[in-house]
Amino acid sequence: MSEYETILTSTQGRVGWITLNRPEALNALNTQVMRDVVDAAEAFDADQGIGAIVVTGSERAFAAGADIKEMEALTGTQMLLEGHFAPWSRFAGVRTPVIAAVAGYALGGGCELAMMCDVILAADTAKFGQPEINLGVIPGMGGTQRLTRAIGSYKAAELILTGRQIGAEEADRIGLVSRVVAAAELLDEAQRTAETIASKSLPSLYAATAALDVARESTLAEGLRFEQHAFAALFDTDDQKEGMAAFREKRAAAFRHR
Ligand code: CO8
Repeated sequence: MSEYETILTSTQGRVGWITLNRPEALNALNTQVMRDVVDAAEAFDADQGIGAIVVTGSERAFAAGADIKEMEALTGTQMLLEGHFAPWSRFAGVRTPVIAAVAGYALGGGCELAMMCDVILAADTAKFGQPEINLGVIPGMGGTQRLTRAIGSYKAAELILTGRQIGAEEADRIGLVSRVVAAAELLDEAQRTAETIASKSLPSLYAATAALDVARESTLAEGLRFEQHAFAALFDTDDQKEGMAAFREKRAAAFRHR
């Protein structure tokens, strides 16, 4: 089905798969990769037959960062005028739950891409880091902000200022990933997790990802207000009536919107 240059896409049941496919550059994120990933994610997001998306790379690299060779000659003026960063915010704004299935390197923009996802499943081979400081720059796809919110200010500062890489076990301990699995199990486990998510009612999944985004982006008071309104709005869905009736009747819910 793939009409993309730098990624492969497929569906397995209600799960949409996006596989980064630039092995010669360890899946470095150039402009074309960004366009392809954002377009594919938005296409899956618009499809009510899809209830979860998995983004993955290869055994060797989820993504080794933004493409340094493409970026090297750019000027700041060009970046600002051409809006180099902008499309990634569309990826982060996808309503459908997105799972990053990470094996090998997730460095720089690769780590930042994983952090734009809702769930991060890491193979025991995964290596995370923000090495931009070694290139004379800083993270530019959300690293200084999302990493700080994910693992706290002092842990993030040490990683961003030293460029140190960490393995899956440390990433798990400090809260950068949802779960670590054996490398050989990563894709199957991602599919299983995605299927579990995709079996739920879409309106409640969309409300949950929106509320989780607000939690990452705002104050507690704003987040609680958003949650209350989103919670109330779900009581106007037929799937809420079905979910609660199924509980009372001791049977599995047959959600309409899934
Ligand atoms: N960009 C371009 N090419 C890359 C990248 C990259 N980020 N990473 C690896 N490659 C290429 C290599 O150049 C090499 O190609 P070639 O064979 O043609 O020389 C090929 O992939 C294989 O890589 P290595 O030979 O280096 O493989 P090793 O196993 O020796 O090393 C590493 C693997 C440690 C991952 C090493 O490749 C490395 O350090 N890569 C760079 C990591 C890095 O610094 N990433 C941060 C990039 S900056 C960034 O992400 C900023 C994000 C914000 C951008 C905002 C958008 C505009």
